[in-house]
Amino acid sequence: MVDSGSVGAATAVSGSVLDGRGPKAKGSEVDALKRRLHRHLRHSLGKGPVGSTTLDWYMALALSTRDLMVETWMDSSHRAYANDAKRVYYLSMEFLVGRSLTASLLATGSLDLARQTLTEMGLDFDAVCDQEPEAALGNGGLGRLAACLMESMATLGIPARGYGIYYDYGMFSQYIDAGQQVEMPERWLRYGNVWAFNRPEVLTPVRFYGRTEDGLDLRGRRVRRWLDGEEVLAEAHDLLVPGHGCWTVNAIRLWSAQASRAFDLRRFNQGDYINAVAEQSQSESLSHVLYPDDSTGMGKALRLKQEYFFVAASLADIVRRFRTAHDDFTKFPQKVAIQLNDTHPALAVPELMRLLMDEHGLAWDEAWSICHGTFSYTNHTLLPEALETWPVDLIGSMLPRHMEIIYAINHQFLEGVRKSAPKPDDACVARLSMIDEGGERRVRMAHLAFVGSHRVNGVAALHTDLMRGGIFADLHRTFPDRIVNKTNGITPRRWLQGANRPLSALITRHIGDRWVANLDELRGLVPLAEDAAFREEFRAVKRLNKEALGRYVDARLGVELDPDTLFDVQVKRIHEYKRQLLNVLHVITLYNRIRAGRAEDQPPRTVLLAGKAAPGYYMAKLIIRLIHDVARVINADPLVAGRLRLVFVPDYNVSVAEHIMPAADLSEQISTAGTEASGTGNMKLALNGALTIGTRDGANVEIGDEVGEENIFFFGLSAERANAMRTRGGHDPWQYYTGDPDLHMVLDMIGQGAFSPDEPDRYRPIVDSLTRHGDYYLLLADYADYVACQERVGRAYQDADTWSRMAILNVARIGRFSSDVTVADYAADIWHVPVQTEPGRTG
Ligand code: 26V
Repeated sequence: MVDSGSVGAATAVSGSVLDGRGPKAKGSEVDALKRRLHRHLRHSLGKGPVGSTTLDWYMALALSTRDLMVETWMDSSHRAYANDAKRVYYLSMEFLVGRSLTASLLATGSLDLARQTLTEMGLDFDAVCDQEPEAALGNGGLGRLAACLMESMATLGIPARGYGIYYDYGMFSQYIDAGQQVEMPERWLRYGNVWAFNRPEVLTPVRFYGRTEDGLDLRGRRVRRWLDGEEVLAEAHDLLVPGHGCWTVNAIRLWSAQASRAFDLRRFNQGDYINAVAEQSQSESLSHVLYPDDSTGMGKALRLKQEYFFVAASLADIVRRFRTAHDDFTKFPQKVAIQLNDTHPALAVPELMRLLMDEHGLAWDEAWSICHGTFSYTNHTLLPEALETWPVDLIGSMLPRHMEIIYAINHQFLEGVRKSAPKPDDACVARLSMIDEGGERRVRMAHLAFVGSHRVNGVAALHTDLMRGGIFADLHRTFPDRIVNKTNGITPRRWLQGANRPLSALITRHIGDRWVANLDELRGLVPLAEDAAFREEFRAVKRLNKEALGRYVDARLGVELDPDTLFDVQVKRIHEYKRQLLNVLHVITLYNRIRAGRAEDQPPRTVLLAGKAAPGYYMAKLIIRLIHDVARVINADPLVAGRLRLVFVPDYNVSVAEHIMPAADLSEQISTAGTEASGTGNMKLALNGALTIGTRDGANVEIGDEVGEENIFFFGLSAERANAMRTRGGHDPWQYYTGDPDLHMVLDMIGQGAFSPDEPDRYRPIVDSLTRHGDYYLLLADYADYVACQERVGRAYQDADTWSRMAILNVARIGRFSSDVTVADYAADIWHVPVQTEPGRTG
């Protein structure tokens, strides 16, 4: 049995094994850490131990931990430089890193030492860690993937650097006021950022607007010049990313906007001091805020400015670094791989063309072949409304030279296509074009990124197939080898070793700790699924984690969770395609059945939901409100007390996820098939021993292949059927509504105000969207199968041995969803860089 009592107790006993640095820390190590903490408290923070706050101790511990990584960082950079190694650059508008202290302590093998030392000093280690603000520089999946991939690149010893934006305001905080989401800005840099090395001396000018003209370069050759306009400076901030074991430390370089001095002087000389300062702060506002991923963000000039700002600063940096070792650009693609995380950095294509031609005098063909060899692009969504396009007029005025280059790229591309066999018709050429001519002319960023890259990847096998057959079908016919699949992954360090100490300890006790660096080692658990004593230990760990989540939720919400109930978890951004509403329909169905005595074979459940809605997304916000209204009614009904509870956990973010994942029994992955590119929460939950109820969508399909059909609960329409139903009008939602008494009752309750008696019509728009407006995401078509599948889930849960056998097999067979595997695949197939897979190497 695992130590009972607190999570901390279990961790203290077995955690040291996990760190691989021997058992309980020696007294000398503890003393040394105490000295380092006191030195930072005094010399870095200007405080003495008397009157120092928990925040001060957090800072001192973070600084001490950072010290352990800096040497390796320098070594890693020097090594790459000395070997003239190929570098990977990951360009992303978002890096959803979350907190760094525990991750850094784990990477440097000093987590137990730190816990022990602080405890000896009379400090509450968890409370100290809890002081760290969340680095929420991303919206969700795409940003979190960037963080996982960066960690795995460091773990695999790849000389890599991330590039992005140092937002003053990352993702908003979500408050719930009377059941409704309220967004609040979060000043995460209020107390500075211990993890960032600010580089006020690394300033890169970035130009906007202005005009172009022909000119002659120093050698008398004709060049295109981009003149005038305004200039903003990009200042660098480096976040360290230690790999497992801290053998390699890479950086994410994030840019913040600074007003340009040249621009200052001109304005100030005109004597208009106040307006000049105001304009200055306006240009600095460029990096103020992360855009939430809703369609209201589309087409906003400031967003386009952000995209070019970080692309231009990053490419200048990359070219500068390359030039320190090379006199010409012939070897550029051999030494530089640039991964575009979605189309947000797609302007990198024309920007590199501009730098090579206009600044370095290369001819078009040579510049184009360098670009093509350097770039690759990851697509993260098939939803048409999320595919980026920008008005030609906007790009033309903000980035006149880039618009010229985009036209030229498009011209060359379409000329090539027209000459190819079989000759495409005009409609096909129009579909292939980078310019959408239907209505206001717009640049299709996905086409630009696609044509400018040697590889384009989807993020799960199904998603990649749908790319080939759907939105990219014409491009795929033109370049049949370009689209490849790179199924997403998650880092086992954060999502198992860090987030779930009790399970980590249990696993390590039975199969050793090599799984931390090679997640496939978890296969060693397969035989243990048949071991009754192990199953009992496994259940005890899950129970411990459920209790811990209970304490966390109680402290934050004042809501008590019963660890003896099935924890049914859906945590992700709120979006219609992810179908949280379908989950609610099931909850209400179960509620009605329990009240009617029709759910006697079902275990008690706690349904947990968490996630943010984009501020301008009306339906998503209404769904959050519905969840709260339904929760209020159900949770107060004595007839279902102890049998069913619905809880919404506010302000979902990486740290909240780290609390929830280990405690889940059931993972809800119920998007309409064909809509969720991959999902990564599905992987996190399975790795933490939850069973999945899901559609055959995104990476769920591959998770099913790995864990076995008998260990996952699939339901609903296939992507193919769903698509056919939608496009060929085979979906009659009204028929489902009238034909299914359970569904009929649920929809009537919602629509007639059973959960909103003060405003009976509150949820009319939701019911109408399902019954009258086509039910675009096919909730009603999947409802009956979902409810039936949930019944099977409930019955399986009633048999504790069956359930834990299945859960153990999920953990044991989920290893290929480590982001180490994903990164190794990118490295071999797209970047062409070597990786070091052997743990414990000496660097
Ligand atoms: C779109 C927009 C539109 C305008 C303003 C800002 C903004 C920011 C992000 C996005 C697109 C988000 C796409 C995304 O997060 N996709 C998710 O990527 C995950 C990692 O590949 C994947 O697991 C999820 O299935 C996919 O939804």
